[in-house]
Amino acid sequence: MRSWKNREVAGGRVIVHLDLDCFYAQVEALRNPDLKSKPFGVQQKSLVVTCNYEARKFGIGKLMSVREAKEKCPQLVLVKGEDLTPYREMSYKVTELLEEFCPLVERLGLDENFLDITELVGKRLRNDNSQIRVCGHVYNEQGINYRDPRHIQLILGSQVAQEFRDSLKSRLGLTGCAGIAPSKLLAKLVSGTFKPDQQTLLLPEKIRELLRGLENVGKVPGIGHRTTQRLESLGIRNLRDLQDFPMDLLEKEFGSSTARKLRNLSLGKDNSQIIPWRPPQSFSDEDSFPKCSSEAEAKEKLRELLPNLLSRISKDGRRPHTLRLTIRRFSRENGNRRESRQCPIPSHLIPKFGK
Ligand code: TTP
Ligand code: MG
Repeated sequence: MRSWKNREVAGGRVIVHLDLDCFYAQVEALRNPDLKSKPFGVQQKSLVVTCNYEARKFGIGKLMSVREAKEKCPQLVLVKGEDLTPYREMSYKVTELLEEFCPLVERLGLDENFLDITELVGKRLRNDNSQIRVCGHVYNEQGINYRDPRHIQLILGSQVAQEFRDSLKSRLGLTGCAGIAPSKLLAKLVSGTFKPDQQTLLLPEKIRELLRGLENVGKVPGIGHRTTQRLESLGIRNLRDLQDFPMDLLEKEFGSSTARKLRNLSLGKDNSQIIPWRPPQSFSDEDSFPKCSSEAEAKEKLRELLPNLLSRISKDGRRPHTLRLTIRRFSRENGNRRESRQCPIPSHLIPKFGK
């Protein structure tokens, strides 16, 4: 641990990526603490969408079929996880808790949040008496240079990330992993290095190593499935290939703007900003309607779906004004075709909604 006085303030950003451990399973264990000591999975249809770390010791992974999971661990307990309401509710509690520390929080899915903590770190830097020590791991055990303002700034970031994780544990009973790095891209890539319930700090000198170590371009946030396929058809499998690929050929395939974006991603250059979370603009629920061929069956199904939707609208407290129904038909020739109809909710019904 070191103290410092009037250090120079470094210019870069400090971003934290937080990913909760086996999220649905943690929520289920909070609802039923008996589950905690047993290997258990959360089931949706015939899949184990996630499982606790006790079950992962048996080799059970996310999205494994129930049959395979039971083969690997016959004593596996299964909990139904088709109703997402408890996960959604906990997810918003997590984001709200993080917002108490810092306004720049961006949600990604239900169990991940990015935070830009540059300001928070800056405030601590100006506090002469602060002590400095790394919390958690440093990627590839890189040595710290206490004279480097950028290192100091990121180390303080690791302290802040630890405080986030401590709060999540003490106030919500949840554990998660954090990555601390100069950008969203790098923070996300580094956060899962040590799991569960751990955190990893990436210092600038190891960025190249982290990126070159990724075995598959598809692991990079921002490179989707189709782009991965196109890159693979050019012989580009990992980031090392992408970094070394001739720029003119990359531009020929993707056009100059996408080619530049891909090259930047391969070098870890990412200036994308945190987009703070806003309350949702709409609430929806859906079902695949496997057996539904008449109007009566459709109405029956809608009746089943509505209570959940209405309860979420009521908890939100705002009054809805529009109702939209979307039907997605699947046909082998045209794939998925969507059709929507919407209408205003009659004014005399609006006061019945919300708080
Ligand atoms: P993840 O963060 O991918 O998984 P996890 O939180 O369960 O486990 P880890 O400790 O490895 O982070 O996804 C978050 C939740 O989203 C997960 O608990 C279950 C759900 N989920 C799906 O519904 N479908 C999917 O394909 C995956 C991967 C997850
Ligand atoms: Mg997770």
